[in-house]
Amino acid sequence: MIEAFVAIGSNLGDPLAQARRAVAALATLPESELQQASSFYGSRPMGPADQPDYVNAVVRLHTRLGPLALLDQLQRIELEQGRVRKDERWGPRTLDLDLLLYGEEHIQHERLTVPHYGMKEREFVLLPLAELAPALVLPCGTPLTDLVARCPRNGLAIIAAAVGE
Ligand code: ROI
Repeated sequence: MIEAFVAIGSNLGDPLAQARRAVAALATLPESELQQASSFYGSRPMGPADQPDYVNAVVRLHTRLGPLALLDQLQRIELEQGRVRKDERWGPRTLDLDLLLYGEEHIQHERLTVPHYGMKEREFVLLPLAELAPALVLPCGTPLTDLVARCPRNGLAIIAAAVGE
């Protein structure tokens, strides 16, 4: 089994409910086991400010799916939860599921870049990830704690306990 981390983000259509549904859907992925989910965090939008605040969380999975098969599953869940892909870059969304880490792998594929390109600067990814894996070292060799220490919190706050707690 490969250990993978997936980020959840939503800012439309009752974002906390969307995020909870996403955790429930991730718990049913084929050939995979949901290990742990972070608390749910409220976060200010990165990108255009004229959109609602986001709810973010991170989950830890063990999976036998390859990275592209896992991506297919994440995109299926996004669509099932009403995701409509718009041309606007960094616009609001009902559900975004990003594959952050897939074991120690570096992946450069037209559909997928792992580690996720923005994760090192995003407080709404780093803090929930650190909740699950405080001792994590990224595949590039950087300890997660270093990234967390230098990342502005930007108003990030826990708004609900993790699923199962
Ligand atoms: N901003 C926040 N706070 N959380 C997100 O999940 C998020 N996702 C995005 C963009 C539009 C970059 N901004 C975000 O895709």
